Amino acid sequence: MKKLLSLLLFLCPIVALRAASAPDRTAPGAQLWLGYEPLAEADREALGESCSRISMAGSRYDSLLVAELTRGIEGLLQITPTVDPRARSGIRFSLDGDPKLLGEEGYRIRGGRNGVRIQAAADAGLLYGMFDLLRMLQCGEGLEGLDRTETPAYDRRLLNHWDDLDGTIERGYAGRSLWKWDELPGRLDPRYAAYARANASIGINGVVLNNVNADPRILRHDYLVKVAALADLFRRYHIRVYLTANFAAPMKPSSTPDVMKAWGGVGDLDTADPRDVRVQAWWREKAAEIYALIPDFGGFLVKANSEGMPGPQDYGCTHADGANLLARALKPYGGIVMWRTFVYNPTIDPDRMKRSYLEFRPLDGAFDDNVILQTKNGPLDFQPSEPVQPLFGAMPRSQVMLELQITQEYTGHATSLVYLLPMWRRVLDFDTCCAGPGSTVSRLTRGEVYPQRIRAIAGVANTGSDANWTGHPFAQANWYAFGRLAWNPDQTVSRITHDWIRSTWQVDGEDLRVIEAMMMPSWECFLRSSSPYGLGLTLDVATHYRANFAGRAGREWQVSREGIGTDRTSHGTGFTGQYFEPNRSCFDDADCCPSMWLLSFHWLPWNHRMPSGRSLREEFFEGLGSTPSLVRQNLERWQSLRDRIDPGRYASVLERLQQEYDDASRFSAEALDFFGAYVDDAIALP
Ligand code: GCW
Repeated sequence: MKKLLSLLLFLCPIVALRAASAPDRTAPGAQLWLGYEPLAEADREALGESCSRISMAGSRYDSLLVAELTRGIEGLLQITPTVDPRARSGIRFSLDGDPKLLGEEGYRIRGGRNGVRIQAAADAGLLYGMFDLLRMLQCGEGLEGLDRTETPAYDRRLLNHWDDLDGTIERGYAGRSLWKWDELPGRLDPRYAAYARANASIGINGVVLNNVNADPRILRHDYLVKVAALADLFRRYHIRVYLTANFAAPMKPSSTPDVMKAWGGVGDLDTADPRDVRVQAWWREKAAEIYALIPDFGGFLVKANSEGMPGPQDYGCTHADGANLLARALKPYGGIVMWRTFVYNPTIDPDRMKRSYLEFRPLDGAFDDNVILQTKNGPLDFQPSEPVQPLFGAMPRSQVMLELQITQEYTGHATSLVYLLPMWRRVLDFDTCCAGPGSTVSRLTRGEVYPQRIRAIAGVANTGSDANWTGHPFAQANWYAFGRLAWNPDQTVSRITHDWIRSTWQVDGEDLRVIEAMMMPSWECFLRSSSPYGLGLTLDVATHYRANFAGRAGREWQVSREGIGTDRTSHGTGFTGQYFEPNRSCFDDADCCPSMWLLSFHWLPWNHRMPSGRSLREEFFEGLGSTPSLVRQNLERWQSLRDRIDPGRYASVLERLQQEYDDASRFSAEALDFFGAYVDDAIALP
């Protein structure tokens, strides 16, 4: 009787968890990659016995593990597993793994005739092992003979939300913010748990809740109480909360800089000068207040002296002075500061691509050990394609992390099917050569080239209040891929892609190939017209393209009857000089420079001979005109799946592909017309 009672008590939170996620289940796409549709009968039979019992290890995630496994096994195998602490077969969790090998989050998973064993050295490893097991079941991977050890490459795998306190999302294309500030802390929307669960399933362990263009009010006590409610919930899924901090937050509203007048500061000072002891005390007190409410608070993300945001330079101080001010306040509690390097002060250099490097490199070694420099993949912004930011590798005595953009600001919002993993793969694999060959961005940011205590990676989220979370059903793949890549940047693109397709669409074989064929070339197809040879053309797909081209021409690149591009070589702006050899010489040479970035580094005559033997002009115009037909191919591929995809998601993708086709046609027509005015049909190859 006593045992029965304790089992009931133990199961109570599980019931609550299951109920909390329930409202989302029916909307098309709401289940993301966690739909758990029944497997084929033969697989169900083969796996049934191994998954019929669960024995727990007594971790803080026990209730969550049982709830998720029960949900998964009920869906996939159509049986309800029993929880039996003494089970010698079935799915067994244990906490006796080697801590040196597995760390806090790693796990070993072994499968045999008696079932599966998931072993970890700390609680979180069990959580990740469990989701890995469910993924394997969903993807039809056999469990026999399985023996795999997994540890994450990055300790902090973060989503950055550009969510404002009024519920809007900067560069969000999937509805409103998930955070309902007016309801918190009293009411916890069921989607919070569903969101946390989805993140946990792909290994994301931190979220920055608010926009880098930071409203200081998030640091006010009433908001911190709301943040704490979210942190309490997310903690159940091993997710920590972080916030963005506005540098001028300590100031009183009447003293804040003009740019912040709409918000005001939240303190009572007339300065935010990092040298001022009152400012230092304000941040210390704020940190104490935050940690009293959220003991595992992750830290601050800061955008300073960038796009009008206040920062230490307003007081004649450096980025390092500013970052260290906040870092010292957080230090006693183990918090970190992610200080963004996205700055482009025009007084630094006429070439925007050079500015961030010129500002930050001289500060190498000046940052405290709990500061990490959060750096976008490219030196300009999140263009559809741009050279890798040369700061990677150039700051050996500082910690640097990569910021990717999952939300499709420049890659077609929620209308275009653009799968970003192939781009991210290239960025991570880019060899900076800073310490000889093999000094890739991936190895650098994991601290394998220069020592780095904090190992982190961030992606700007594409989630919102839309029932399917991301607007475009295929945009879910970018969220998924980011998480999987953050866990292990060495995983192959096809592995991650296949897993997503199988677990999201429940298809295999030829159908899987069709979806893969839609996704894999989508980024490069998009580039052919929107960023030919690294010449960024998209500003905002919803605006007038022609006006956009005209606005960029002469500012970001040159176009004339003679040629096109920007000379950033050592004879031009000198940007190539920011790279290590042999990249520097290669980018300087139009014949060596990767064609994807050719016009980012070079101005070339229209009759420049390309490796194909054809002229730049021929290839450029062919590319501009090619996207509509590629989108049409995707439309036809999708239509071929009509009977195998549920009607809700089928219709939603179809509608977006049709819209994408219309957009691409308009874009192509306007681009051909705009650039066509500059060229003469009679241009001949040299
Ligand atoms: O890409 C640009 C965006 C801004 C964004 C900024 C940044 C949040 O257009 O909307 O601001 O980058 O990354 O700070």
